[in-house]
This record gives sequence, structure tokens and C-alpha cells, in this order.
Amino acid sequence: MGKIVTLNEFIVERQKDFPYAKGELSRLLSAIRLAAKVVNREVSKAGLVDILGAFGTENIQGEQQQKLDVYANEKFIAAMRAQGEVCGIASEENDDFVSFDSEFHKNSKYVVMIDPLDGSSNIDVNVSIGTIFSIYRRVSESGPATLEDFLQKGTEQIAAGYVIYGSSAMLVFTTGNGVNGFTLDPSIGVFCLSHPNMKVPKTGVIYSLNEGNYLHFPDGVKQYIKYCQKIDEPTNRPYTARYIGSLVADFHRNLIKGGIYIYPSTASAPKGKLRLLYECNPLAFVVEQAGGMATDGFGRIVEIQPTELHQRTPYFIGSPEMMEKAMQFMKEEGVPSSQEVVAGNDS
Ligand code: AHM
Ligand code: MG
Repeated sequence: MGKIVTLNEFIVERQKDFPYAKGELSRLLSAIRLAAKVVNREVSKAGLVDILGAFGTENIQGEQQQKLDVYANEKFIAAMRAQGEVCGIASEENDDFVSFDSEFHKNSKYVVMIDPLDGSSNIDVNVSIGTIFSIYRRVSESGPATLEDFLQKGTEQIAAGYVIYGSSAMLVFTTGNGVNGFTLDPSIGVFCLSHPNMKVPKTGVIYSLNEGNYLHFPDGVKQYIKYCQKIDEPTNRPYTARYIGSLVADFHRNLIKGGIYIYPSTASAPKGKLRLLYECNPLAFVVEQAGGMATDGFGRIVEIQPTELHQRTPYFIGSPEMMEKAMQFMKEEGVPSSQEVVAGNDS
């Protein structure tokens, strides 16, 4: 048997790569790891208990919340609150950010952004879902977290990653020094290093988007889809279409196999659907660390200056050569009028 490296051992070992005080990274990631295990436990027995189905409330985006969304949201917030590193957390499920206004948290240096259960429309049908997170250093001095602590560019992330609740549970993250993936061994309840130093293949044969929206896509995306479907042996075309409808699962597959995921602007979602802070920035940090790219079709996602917590953006992410090609089509067709607003950061 080869040597098993647990997530805990790995974090302790990597402590030196983290430019902040000793112990902070391990406490932050321990909190995420713990909440992930608890959520995974509930996800894996979702069919057994009365936790499936709609909760009956809507979140700020007007979407129905699922019971497990609410559960995951509570668990991640509670895990963050329980240790003293974080002064606030912004979640896709909450209208406003949560500030930890107590003596215990007043000098905490970090804020966390989270999509506690992404792809939640897939919960009831046993399809992979995930958690996406990112960590920033606060910009305010002390006391409760402020809005400006959360409205930072993705370039300021100090750690980001995701948990996928799939055929196995995996935690994949970066602290800006490569990407590593850990698979949960359910028999011992420990995340073990299974995917060291992950790199996205330079190119692949998978394109992932909701083609049902085709007629509403920008011309550049339509042209790229035609390109993907064209027969051309030297470039392995036609490519294969794969779309799960869980960003984490689609992203994770493309990260390992090579591919591109696109959620562009559409007529019904002129600024795209995905959220810059909770979904796009964290996975952009991961993919760039793995040698890939993430853009809004034109420029780097992580360079967008957020102006509001629940901001959306068109999203292109994946293997660098496929990204270059898709962006070339976007450039040729020009910025779609719906996206001009996003580019100008008008919310
Ligand atoms: P959610 O955070 O409410 O679950 O929404 C985000 C999800 C992504 O996981 C997925 O890629 C996308 O929405 C699917 O959207 P659509 O059904 O429009 O294709
Ligand atoms: Mg989501």
C-alpha cells in the first residue's frame, strides 16, 4: 500500500506556503472540511429521510430553495462562526452577508464567500451536486465585516475550491500554489490526497452548455458551437456534448478530462446566470492554478471589480486551447449588446 496523505497532514505540510500566521489556513480549511463531511452525510442519505423537496421559500434570486440548500447553508455558516478566523460570510442563499459581530471575531482576518449547495435542482434526482467556496483577507480594519470586504476582485482570493458530492465526495482546492484533490474515504471519514497537483489538459473534446438556450446565445457562442460540431479529424471534431447542469460536476469532469464550460448571456439572463462571487471567481482561481482559463468571453473573470454581492456574469471556463478558440469567435462577433452592460459593470 502506498503512503496515504490525509488532508490534515497536507495542510500542515503546506502551512509554509501560506503567507499568513501559522495555523490560520488549517483552521479555515478544517472548518470547510467538517461542514463538507456533514453535508455529504445528509446528501448521501437524502432519499431516506424527509429532507428532499422544496423548502417553500425563495432566495434573493427568486429561486425555490431546497431543504438541503438550507441545511448546507446553515452548516457552513455555523462551521465558520465556530472558529475565530472569519469575521463574516456571504452566501448565495442569503440576501445579505452575515457578519460575526462578537468579541471573539472582531480581530478575525478573513471573509468567506460560499455557494453552499450548487446544482440544487439535481438533488431530487440523485445527480452530483457541490459546494463552492473562496476565502479573502478582509480589507476593513477590525470589528464586523463590511460590504467592501466582500466586493473584492477574484485576484485577491487567497484560497478557493469546491466539494463535489458525487459517486465519491471530493474536496479540491488551491491556495495559489497548484491544485490538489482529496477523496473522502467513508469508512474512516477522512479526506485523502487522491489527485495531487491537478492540471487541466491543454485541450479536450468536451463542450458543456445548455444548448436549449441556443437561439438566445450571442453569435460568437453560436459560431463556436458550429465549430465544435464540425467534422475535422486532426482536431478530434466533432467534440462531445456533456452537460449535467451542476456547475461543480461539469467543471470537475472538464478539469480532469479537458473541456470547456460556457454559460453565456442569454435573452432571459442577459448578464448570464452564474454568480461572480460564489461560483465564477472560486472556480476561476482553481482553473488558472491548474493551467486553464476563465473569462466572461472577453476578459479574465478574476479581474472584474464586483459592485454587488449577487452579481452575475457570462462565464467561459476550461482548457486553455479551447478557451482561446471560443474567445476568438466571441471577439470576431463583438460584445453582445446584453453583455455591454456587464463589461461596464453596471449592475
Ligand atoms: P444554483 O446555484 O441555483 O444551483 O444554479 C447554478 C446552476 C449551475 O450549477 C449550473 O451549471 C447551472 O445553474 C444550470 O443552469 P441551467 O439549468 O439554466 O442550464
Ligand atoms: Mg450555484
